[in-house]
Amino acid sequence: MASLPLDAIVHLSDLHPKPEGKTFGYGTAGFRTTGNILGSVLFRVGLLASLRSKKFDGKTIGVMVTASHNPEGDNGVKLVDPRGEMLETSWETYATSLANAATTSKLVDELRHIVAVAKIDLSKPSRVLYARDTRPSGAALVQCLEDGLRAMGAQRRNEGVTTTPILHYLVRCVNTKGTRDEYGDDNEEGYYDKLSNAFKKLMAKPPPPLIMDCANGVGAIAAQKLNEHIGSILQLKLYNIATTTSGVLNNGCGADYVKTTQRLPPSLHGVLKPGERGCSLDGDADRLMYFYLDEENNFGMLDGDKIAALVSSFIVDLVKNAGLDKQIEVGVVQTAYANGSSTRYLEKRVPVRCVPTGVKHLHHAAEHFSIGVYFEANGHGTVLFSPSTLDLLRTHEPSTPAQETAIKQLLALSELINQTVGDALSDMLLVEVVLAHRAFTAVEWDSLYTDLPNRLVKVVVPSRQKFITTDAERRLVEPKEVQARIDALVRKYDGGRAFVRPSGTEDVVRIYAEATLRPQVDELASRLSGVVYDFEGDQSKRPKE
Ligand code: G16
Repeated sequence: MASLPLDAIVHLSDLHPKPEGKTFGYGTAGFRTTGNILGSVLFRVGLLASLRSKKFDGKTIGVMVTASHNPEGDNGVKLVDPRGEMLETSWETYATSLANAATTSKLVDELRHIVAVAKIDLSKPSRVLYARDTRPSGAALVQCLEDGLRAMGAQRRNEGVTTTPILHYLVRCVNTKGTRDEYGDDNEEGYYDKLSNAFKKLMAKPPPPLIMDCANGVGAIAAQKLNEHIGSILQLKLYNIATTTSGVLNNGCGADYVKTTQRLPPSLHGVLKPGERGCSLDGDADRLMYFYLDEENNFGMLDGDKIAALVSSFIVDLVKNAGLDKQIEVGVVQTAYANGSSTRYLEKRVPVRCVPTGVKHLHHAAEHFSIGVYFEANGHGTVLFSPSTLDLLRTHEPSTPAQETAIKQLLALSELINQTVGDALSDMLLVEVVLAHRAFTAVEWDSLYTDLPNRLVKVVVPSRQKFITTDAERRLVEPKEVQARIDALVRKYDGGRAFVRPSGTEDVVRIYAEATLRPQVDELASRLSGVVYDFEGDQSKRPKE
């Protein structure tokens, strides 16, 4: 019977002690906090990733070192399961208990516990593939991770600096190589080839160039490479590409900036001209926001909800054109942040489900449909084709040329769209395909429905754990008095809807509000912030009245 390599674990663990008094939580997208206190977490994630791989008989597990949309000083880490999906939630508990073991001897106890409870055969091999984004703290954190992998004797594959979706793609490719589910070549070139080949099949003529805000993150590097593959059809004009300049990542730019401020990044003023469309990625290129200036120079934002509306209606039409609408059910998954107008628009066309925030929740819900479209309003999402749908599309005999074309297009979409996780670059190509097929301008896309005025704000709190939600995060169970005050306030506003939930990636509580009129929603959001500040806010950060 193989046992844990305790000498190596103890020796290397002592080099990465846990910071005293700090509790780590595996949140919406893994561990996330200031980059300089994460060393012990990375070491322990290395141990856990190795165990997870052994659990799957040596299949490759992914580890991504990123804090995505967070400020540059933050960092984080998340594990990726063999099919390229987020770590199974039951293992998040193990991740948390390892990260919080106060000493090396407690860490060893926790490891033994996991091995016993999860029934891990330690004689199996372990293989881990990892990468990081461009954050300054990333390189040192990768070394901590490597110590964890070394301690367990795992086979390591370092993919260097790349986007989160590419890391997910690679994990799936490695694990499906040589099987009938082979996903693609397990290298970055394979990723660009797969996307660009599908894009070329779907695009008839070149659209106008697209302005892309790369958030000064790793997406800039990937978008440059993608440009080399698709430039003959779609030219990407890249901005905010300063990946080595200190302090600029996600700062005044990027998808989160656009979504929360509902404004054009200042660096694009004078760049984006009336009548043009542009888009923003986030710091690790897994979120996408589109925007435009109309002929009167008004800014219009096209968020994840608008992407879901555009894409799902296109896919529904293709399925009908293929003559397969009886066999293939297209559905959409959203979260509480979805604009009420988007939900009403979608519900008239497809089944819609609402789940808690976090790609891990949306992804699993989307798998219940034949073709599941999921997008968070913040621009994080993808479209999943179930295995049986892919089989049907590959084997169905079309009765007309129109059906044959629709089937080919659906199959090309399944290649174009990253099947493992939300992917800003893949989603951008998808949007461009639909706009081209529909012959839509950004203004026409935006007019599919009119957003209810909405506001998303965050309040810094010392202890976000005090906020506990229910009903897909639409209501607070605790603190009860806060929910009672939300209810009382919302009743006062025409078309009012609001909720408060703790972030799983930042030390803040998020407040979402919508109402029929813009001034009202601003007032509602500000009064709700006051409620949270009264209860638990960091008073030093309270905005001046
Ligand atoms: C991550 C998750 C998203 C989530 C976002 C914000 O995005 O992957 O699903 O919407 O965090 O989560 P929260 O409101 O809990 O902070 P990213 O782009 O930062 O990885």
